[in-house]
Amino acid sequence: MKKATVIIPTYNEKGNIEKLVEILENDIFPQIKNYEMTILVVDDNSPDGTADVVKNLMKKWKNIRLNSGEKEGLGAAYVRGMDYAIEEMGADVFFEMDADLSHDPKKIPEFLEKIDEGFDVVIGARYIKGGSIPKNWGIHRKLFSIFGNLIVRVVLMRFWHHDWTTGYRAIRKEVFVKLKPGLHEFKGYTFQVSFLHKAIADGFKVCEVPFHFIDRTLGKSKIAPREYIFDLLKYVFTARAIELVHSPFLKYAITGFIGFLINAVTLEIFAGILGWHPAIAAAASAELSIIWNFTVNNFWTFGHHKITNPWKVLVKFPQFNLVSFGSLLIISTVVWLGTHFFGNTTLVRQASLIFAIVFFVIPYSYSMYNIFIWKRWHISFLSKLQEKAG
Ligand SMILES: Nc1nc2c(ncn2[C@@H]2O[C@H](COP(=O)(O)OP(=O)(O)OP(=O)(O)O)[C@@H](O)[C@H]2O)c(=O)[nH]1
Ligand SMILES: [Mg+2]
Repeated sequence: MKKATVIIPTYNEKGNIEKLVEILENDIFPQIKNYEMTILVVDDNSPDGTADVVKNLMKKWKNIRLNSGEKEGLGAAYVRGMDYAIEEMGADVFFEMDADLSHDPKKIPEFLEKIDEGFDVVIGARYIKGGSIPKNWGIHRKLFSIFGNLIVRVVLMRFWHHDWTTGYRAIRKEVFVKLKPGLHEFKGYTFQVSFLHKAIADGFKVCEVPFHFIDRTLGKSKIAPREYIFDLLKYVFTARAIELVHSPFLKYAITGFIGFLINAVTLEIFAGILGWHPAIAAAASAELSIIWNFTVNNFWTFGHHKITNPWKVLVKFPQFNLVSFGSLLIISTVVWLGTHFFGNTTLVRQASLIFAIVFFVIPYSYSMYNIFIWKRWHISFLSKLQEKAG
C-alpha cells in the first residue's frame, strides 16, 4: 500500500498540536483505505515544549514521528521534514499542513483523490469558488494576503493558479526530489511560492482544491510581514527576470532592435546617398528590416518552431508582413496623436515613437508571432483559454 505523511511544522504550537492529531487519527485517517497514513511533526525546539506534547502523543499512536532541529524558518523546516518523510518513513506522498487548525483536515481525502487522478501537486486554495479567507481577519491581513497573491500571479504571469501562498498542499515525493537542489535558498515563507513556481515550470501537474481557511484561535502567528513581503518581491522579480532572459523574449527584443537600426541606416543610404525618392527609400528600408526580422526570428528567436518548408515560408512571409504593417499603423497613429495634442516637436515625435513601441508594438507583435506566426502559444496558452471557456 502507498504511504502518505502529513507533515506539520510547529513552532510554539503546544495548544494546537494535540487537537489536530486527535482529529487526524480519530476522524480522518479511518476514512482513508488506499494509503497508509502517518504524521510527521517538524519542530524547531519550540521553547513552549511542543515536542513533549508530541512525544506523549507518540505513545498513544505508533504512526507519529517527531523531527527536531534548529529554527531556520518555515521553508527550511519543510525541506528537512520532506527529506525525513521520504528517507525515514518511506512516504510516496506528503501533505503540508499548519498546526493551528487553519487547514480543514476533512479535505485530506479529496487531496488524495486528486493525487490518484494523476496530479503531482494539489494546492488547497482559498481564492477559488468554495474557498475563503476568514471574515474576522483585519483589513491589513486581508489586503496582505489578497495583494500578495495578486502580485505573484501578475509578476510571474501565471494566472491559472489562484493561491500561491497557501500552506495546505499534497505533493508527490518525485516533485520534491526533483526540485530539492534549488530549494535551499528559500528558508522562510517564500518557500511556498518558489516551490509551486518551480513545480509548474518543471511541467508537474498541479491542481487546486478549495477550502475555507479558519483563523487560529490559540497561539501566535509566526509570520513577520515586513520580511515576508521583501523576500516575496525579491523572489518574484528575480525569478521573472531569469525567465525573461531564458525565454525567446530577449532574443526577440535584440532582433527587433537590430532590425530598427537596419531600417534607419538603409533609409539614409537609399535616400541620402543614392538619392532615391523618400517614399521608395522608406518602403525599401522597412522591407529590408522586415526580411531581417523574419529570418532571424525564424532561425534564432523561435528556432524550436522554425518554418523551413519553402511553401510554408511563402505563406508565412506575407503574414509576417501583414503583422509588421499593423506595427506601422500603430506607430503612425500614436505619433500622429502625440504631435496633434502635444505639438510637432522632436521631443514629442521621439517620445511618441518610444511610447508606441514599448506599450503597443512590443506586446502586439510578440503575441502575434507567438500565436499566429510561429504558434508557440498555441498548445499551452490557447488550449488553456478554451478549457476555461468551456
Ligand atoms: N518548524 C517550524 N515551524 C514554523 C516556523 N514558522 C512557522 N511555523 C509553523 O508553520 C505553520 C504556519 O505558521 P503560522 O504562524 O500559522 O502562519 P499563518 O498561518 O500564515 O499565520 P496565522 O494565520 O496568523 O496563523 C504553523 O504550524 C507554525 O507553527 C518555523 O520557523 N519552524
Ligand atoms: Mg496559521
